[in-house]
Amino acid sequence: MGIPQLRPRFRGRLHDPRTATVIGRLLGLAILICFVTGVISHYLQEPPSWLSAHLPTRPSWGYRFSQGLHVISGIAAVPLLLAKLWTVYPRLFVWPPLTSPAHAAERLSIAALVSATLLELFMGLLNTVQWYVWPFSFRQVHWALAWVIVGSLFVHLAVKAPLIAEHWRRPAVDPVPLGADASPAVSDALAEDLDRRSLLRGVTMAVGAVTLFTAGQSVTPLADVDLLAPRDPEIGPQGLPVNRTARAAGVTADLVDGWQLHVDGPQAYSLTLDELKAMPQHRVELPIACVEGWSKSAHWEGVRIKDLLARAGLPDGARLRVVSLQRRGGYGVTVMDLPYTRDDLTLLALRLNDEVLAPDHGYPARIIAPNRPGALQTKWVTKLEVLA
Ligand SMILES: Nc1nc2c(c(=O)[nH]1)N[C@H]1C(S)=C(S)[C@@H](COP(=O)(O)O)O[C@H]1N2
Ligand SMILES: [Mo]
Repeated sequence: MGIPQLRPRFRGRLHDPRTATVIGRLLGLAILICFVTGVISHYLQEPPSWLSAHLPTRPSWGYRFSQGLHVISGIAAVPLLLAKLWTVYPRLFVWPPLTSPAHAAERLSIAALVSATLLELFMGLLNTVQWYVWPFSFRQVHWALAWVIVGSLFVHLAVKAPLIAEHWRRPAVDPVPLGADASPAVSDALAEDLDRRSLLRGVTMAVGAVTLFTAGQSVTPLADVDLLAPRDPEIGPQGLPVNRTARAAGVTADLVDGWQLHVDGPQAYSLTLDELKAMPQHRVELPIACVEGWSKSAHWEGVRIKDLLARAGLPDGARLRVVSLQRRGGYGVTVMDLPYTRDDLTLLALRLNDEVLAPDHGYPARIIAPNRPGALQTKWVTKLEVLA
């Protein structure tokens, strides 16, 4: 049996269940927040049919909040995951590797949990810097991995429940009176407790730092210390960032010159920009909140979608396909479900922060709706088609 002797020896402290439990709790919380907000984001972007007629449009800043939290908790999970892996990695070398079918199932679930979580966080981080290098659909894989993580986490927690329960509370260490002779066991326990506290302090500082220095991309009061986040929500024409420029989308001056708005319905019609400007204009304050984590509130002015639909003979709103002038890339065609089309705050906006929309913000007209992922706030809108 030469192999066991090749295994590393772990003499350091803190590769213990108490440390694993303390860090695991924080990591579990971050993963839970990430999962719940991820489900919200997924359902708002691609609602299942049972939900589409009931999507909530309030609070209007809801998606900004939940997606901000998604990216914040995902970023915080990175140092927590690294600390957790460091704490438990000696367990990977336990010999013999498999003792029973139950043990095999447990190790398999841990392999799935660790690899899926590493990949998920890595993909998410690259997404926040707009680096879509994957040969597959980011969203579908991110979504599938989330369920692998939740499923294997469930198995992991069930298996470890007794150990977690045992180490949930801090072990009682008798204080050693000054000058008294402490038994080796007591001073060992005391030293371990101190070591653990320094480790946790380090992990807390790392989590605090990555959170503080990136949260400003969605949390306005922290904008000044937004040192590490890829986006400064202040930078861009009219004080708002741009993901896809008019040029990148293939929206040329020619296309814009001949622009008209076409609205479907029992009394379908088309309008020029001047005719659209002659309709009642409304002003709303709503955020753009991108899945990538940045968000920014702005003032928008334009015509209510519900007024446009009423004019087409659809006073109760309709499920819409919103079509833009865009020639290249995604998000040129989006679906808008009934609740948004009936909402007073949903506009076909012509103005942003008291100016005519910049070309990169969707001139001549863009969608802005409450509690909606930024990706669906379609720019360069030219047509509203009614879906069955
Ligand atoms: N036609 C069109 N509309 C679009 C996009 C796009 O690529 N094409 N990008 C969307 C995305 S992902 C976001 S977050 C918002 C805000 O992006 P912007 O800053 O590029 O306007 O616009 C949305 N509207
Ligand atoms: Mo976005």
